[in-house]
Amino acid sequence: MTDPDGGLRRWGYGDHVAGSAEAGAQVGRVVQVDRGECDVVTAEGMVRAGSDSVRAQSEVAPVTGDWVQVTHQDDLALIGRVLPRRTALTRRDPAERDAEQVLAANFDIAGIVAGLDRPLPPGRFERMLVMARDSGASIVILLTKADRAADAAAAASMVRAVAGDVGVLTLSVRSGAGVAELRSRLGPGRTLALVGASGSGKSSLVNALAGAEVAATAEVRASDRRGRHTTIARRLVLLPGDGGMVLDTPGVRALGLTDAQEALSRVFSDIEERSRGCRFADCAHGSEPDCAVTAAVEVGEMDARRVERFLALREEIEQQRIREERRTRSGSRGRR
Ligand SMILES: Nc1nc2c(ncn2[C@@H]2O[C@H](COP(=O)(O)OP(=O)(O)OP(=O)(O)O)[C@@H](O)[C@H]2O)c(=O)[nH]1
Ligand SMILES: [Mg+2]
Ligand SMILES: [Zn+2]
Repeated sequence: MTDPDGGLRRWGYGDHVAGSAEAGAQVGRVVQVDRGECDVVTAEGMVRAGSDSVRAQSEVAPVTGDWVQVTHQDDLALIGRVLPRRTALTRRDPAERDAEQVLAANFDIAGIVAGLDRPLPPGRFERMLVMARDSGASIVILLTKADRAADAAAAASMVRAVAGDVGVLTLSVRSGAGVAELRSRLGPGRTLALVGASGSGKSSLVNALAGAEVAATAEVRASDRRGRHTTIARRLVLLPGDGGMVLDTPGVRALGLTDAQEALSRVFSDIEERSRGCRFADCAHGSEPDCAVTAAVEVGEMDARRVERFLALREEIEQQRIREERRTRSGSRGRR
């Protein structure tokens, strides 16, 4: 494998990029996207490249973290092909219900961020866990603001109850707790993508990992601890000392699930396992006879609310699958 520049390796350049790029093409990684233009890091340095206006609607639009081929026309740099994504965080497009929106690409770890200064509804974790599972990356739950928690250990154990085999890390950028541990999971060429509500402390974590104020942060509202949507663009930040990268994202309001049936089964593997004991293979765990899931709830071996949340997410995914199918049949593309 030839690396056009040892420098790109720090940005995660490797076999999968070299192997999927066309021979002789200039490749780069999208660091930020705004208003139809991208900042792309290439072996020749940072390039500002146009994307939207000149590209056909049907082409894959570049997102932060993408590896792309850059072409040049006169003085203009343009995004050519978006190389196949290793991982991608996808949600239902809030503007176009039946379309998918890719939030970030090619990260190794999806970090689900939640602040311990606020209540932690389990349903929100489950939803984010499904999204993160569906991305194909490994996952870590990052509980921030440990210094603000009344009982950080109790909150963490509640989260562990829904996290399954996903690791939970408690951190504070004030005391520095957990930051070194998180840093140790990164390393050269590895990317951590942060997702979570506005005000949960994602950009603060970026700064803590970078050891410098590279991202803007803002106080949450005193009344309800909600964030102010401070970060407006998804951005890939290179950490010092070849320490990998962190992909900061704006806090998202809506996290509609896409066709993520398999990810759902994995996040709710406890329910899936139980359901093997149901009489009917397609049991809806409602009023069916001989339902092993409702039986487990009745004897207190399973949380009724978790089962309800599972059924609601399953229904949401099924509805989305139907909409996507309809859309595909009508000729337009599913992924953008
Ligand atoms: N006490 C304490 N405050 C923190 C910690 N981490 C973040 N904060 C504060 O929480 C507020 C929100 O942090 P941000 O990093 O801006 O949150 P964000 O997730 O990037 O928010 P958006 O960009 O709006 O999505 C800021 O006032 C931070 O100083 C922490 O570990 N302890
Ligand atoms: Mg932010
Ligand atoms: Zn059942």
